[in-house]
Amino acid sequence: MPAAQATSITVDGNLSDWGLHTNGNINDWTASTSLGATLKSAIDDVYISPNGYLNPGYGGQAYDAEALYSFSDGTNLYVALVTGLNPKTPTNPRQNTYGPGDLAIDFGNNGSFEFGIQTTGSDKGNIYQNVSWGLGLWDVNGRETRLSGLAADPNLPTSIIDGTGNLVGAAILEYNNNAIQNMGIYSGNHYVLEAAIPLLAFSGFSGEFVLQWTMNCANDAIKLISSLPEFGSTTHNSTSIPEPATLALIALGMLGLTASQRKRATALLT
Ligand SMILES: [Ca+2]
Ligand SMILES: [Ca+2]
Ligand SMILES: [Ca+2]
Repeated sequence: MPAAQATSITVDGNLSDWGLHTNGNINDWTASTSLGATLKSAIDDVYISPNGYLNPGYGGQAYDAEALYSFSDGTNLYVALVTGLNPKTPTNPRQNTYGPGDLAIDFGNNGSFEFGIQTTGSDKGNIYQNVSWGLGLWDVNGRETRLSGLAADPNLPTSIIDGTGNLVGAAILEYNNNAIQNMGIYSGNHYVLEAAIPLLAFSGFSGEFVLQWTMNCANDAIKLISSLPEFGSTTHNSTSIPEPATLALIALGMLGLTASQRKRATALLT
């Protein structure tokens, strides 16, 4: 199992390093504030009865997106997701089964999801820009498209359509197929996705963003809103105006930094 040590987080599919627990207590869902001011949480563990209504769809615990967390240490965006969906769940609409979608990121919170991170398959962890997204079974009014005849809701991107987008980086990502029990006050199998996404992949993008995840039917989606500073801006604070020669040296230094960080990210994956 690949694992990465970074800050206080180990990407291993175990969320104890996020301060999350499996004590059968509602506080199990509260992440540790020691992760810092960039920590964001979306906690949606409200589904109880089997085969009940989620939002927008139906489907029970398997199609329940329970909680989503993120924080950044200035190098990576760390993500934790808890869902009822086993990552091995196949997508086969004829048998009414739908597998997991990918992580979707919308910079600007304007409905265009510029980045996608593969959560399953042979390219798990790959970060793609300008992908085309699959969509779920539901229209913008929350009705099934096969009944309404309307288009699927573009605000519920599911999986990256194979072969679309440009590869811009690689996250370290674990989506563990061993169910955990006893997280929160409602029973049921829970599965954990944990990721470290290098901020270099988002070069040129900063500010507010939406992080969202759903499954291929989009029966239940979960999202949080966060923001990122312009990458590298915090390391070049200066009160004086640099001379042109100094600017050139800084530019060269940044190129070197970029190259070495790419190498390190690659090394961590091997
Ligand atoms: Ca962990
Ligand atoms: Ca649940
Ligand atoms: Ca956008």
